[in-house]
Amino acid sequence: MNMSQKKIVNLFYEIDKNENGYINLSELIEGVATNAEFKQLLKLSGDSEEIAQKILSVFDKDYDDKIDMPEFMQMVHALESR
Ligand SMILES: [Ca+2]
Ligand SMILES: [Ca+2]
Repeated sequence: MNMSQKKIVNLFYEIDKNENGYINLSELIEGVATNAEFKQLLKLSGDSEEIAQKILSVFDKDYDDKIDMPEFMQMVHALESR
């Protein structure tokens, strides 16, 4: 089941708590810990901070320590195609 573009955008804004267009590490940790939809997508168990760090190390393509919308879209598509 693939997420629609609209759902991905909505999920991004759910995790981007301060709505500045970037998901930083602390927002990512909270998202992993509390967002059921995000958790289901990740299918990873373990420490939220560890998972968040892993996501950043793989999907933060421009190394600014934040996930922006294009990076988030790539991440969702990569996770869905596993
Ligand atoms: Ca943010
Ligand atoms: Ca980035």
